[in-house]
Amino acid sequence: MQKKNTSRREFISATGKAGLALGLSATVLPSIAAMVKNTGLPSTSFSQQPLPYAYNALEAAIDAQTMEIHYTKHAAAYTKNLAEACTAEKVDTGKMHLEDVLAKISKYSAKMRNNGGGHYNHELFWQCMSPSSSEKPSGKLLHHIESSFGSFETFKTQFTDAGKNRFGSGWAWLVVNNDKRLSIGSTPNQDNPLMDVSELKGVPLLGLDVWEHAYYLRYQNRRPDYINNWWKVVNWDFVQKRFDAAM
Ligand code: MN3
Repeated sequence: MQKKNTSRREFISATGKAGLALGLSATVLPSIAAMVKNTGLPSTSFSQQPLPYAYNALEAAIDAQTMEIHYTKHAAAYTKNLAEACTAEKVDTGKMHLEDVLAKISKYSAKMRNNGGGHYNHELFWQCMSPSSSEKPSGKLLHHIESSFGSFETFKTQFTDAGKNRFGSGWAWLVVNNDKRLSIGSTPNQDNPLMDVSELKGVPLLGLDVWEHAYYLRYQNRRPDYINNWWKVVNWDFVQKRFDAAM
């Protein structure tokens, strides 16, 4: 009898934990997907969009050859492989949003994760840069950055460190969290903060590619020099628009 009661108690305890786990996944995960939807930001197309400037437009930070190879070879390959994964895993790209696939990426293959992230991250990355950068945000975004990180210079240092210290390949991010706070972090490989598998979660406002293919021709091993120059081409108008939508 004692044993039976214990078993029942263990059973109730186990189901309680399962219920808690289900409850957590039911509230935390969809809220990220919902948050992305609630921003009203346009969904990222499954196809590669034209580069919004010439290959040599960002010479202040990135040379033309790197831009051309990065866009036409690396990024184009992610888009092509994403299309293959969508066909194989029955993702209807005419009906589903890429953001919804990323929010449930643990349900899909490694190919979907690597290439869905790769495609999304690069589409965002191109827009995060401009040949006519203001080099500094203004208005509400600047105010939020200053109140979140102390100063714009401290923010830049923390973001630069996130990129510098990402071991191997990956991305540095500025995101808006679920609680509408700004946060800096990084993700490995082609993961991003929309993914349910990511430690860093939120709506990405600004993303920096720190894979060697993004900088090696000009900078070789000097990733910090690449990042320091990259600040000269950040499109703060674009980041501001995402911030306004996400807040
Ligand atoms: Mn890249």
